[in-house]
Amino acid sequence: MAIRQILEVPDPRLKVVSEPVTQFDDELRALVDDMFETMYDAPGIGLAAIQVGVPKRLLVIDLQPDDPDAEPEPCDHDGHHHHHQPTKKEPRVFVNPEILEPAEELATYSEGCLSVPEIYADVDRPARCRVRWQDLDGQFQEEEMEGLMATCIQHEMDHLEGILFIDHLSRLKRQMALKKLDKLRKAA
Ligand code: GNR
Ligand code: NI
Repeated sequence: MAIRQILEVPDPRLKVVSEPVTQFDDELRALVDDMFETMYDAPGIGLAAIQVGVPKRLLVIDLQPDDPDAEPEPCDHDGHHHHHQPTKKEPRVFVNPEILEPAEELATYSEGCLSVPEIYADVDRPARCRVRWQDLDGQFQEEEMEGLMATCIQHEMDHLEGILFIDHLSRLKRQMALKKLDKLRKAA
């Protein structure tokens, strides 16, 4: 297990179209383990393999990335002792995912991306979609996604085509986002 380096714009590897996974072997499992460790460390709710430099059609998602083994933090700011509800991890792996039926209805989320750090912008995407993918054993799965899951998997599947969320913005907004990132980097 290892935390891998996350590629950031303008790394040209973020623009490549990833190749289908054909081998469901231990090497694939090791890559998935590293992707989860990297995503939880970042932290983020999704990660595509190309974001760690591997051009394979593979992504991981966990919309509940909090560690369930973590000590509940006591907090007594108002004199009472509360315990934060620890949320359960929900790691999901999608190999060779495809969107079958995107809804016509759109939903807007303020998206961010570990490859475009600290930049957030509203993106419209189909509010629901039916997704078909393979699991780590190569078995085909199918499910209707909605809400944040639908947004997140579409964001991750864009990475497999070399597309970033800022590519969905107007040219002006994209330039503003990249300028802001430049400024943040120079300040750091
Ligand atoms: O951590 C992430 N948060 C997020 C928020 C709204 C929409 C999409 C995402 S995915 C992002 C992690 C990432 O960059 N995945 O590619
Ligand atoms: Ni991203």
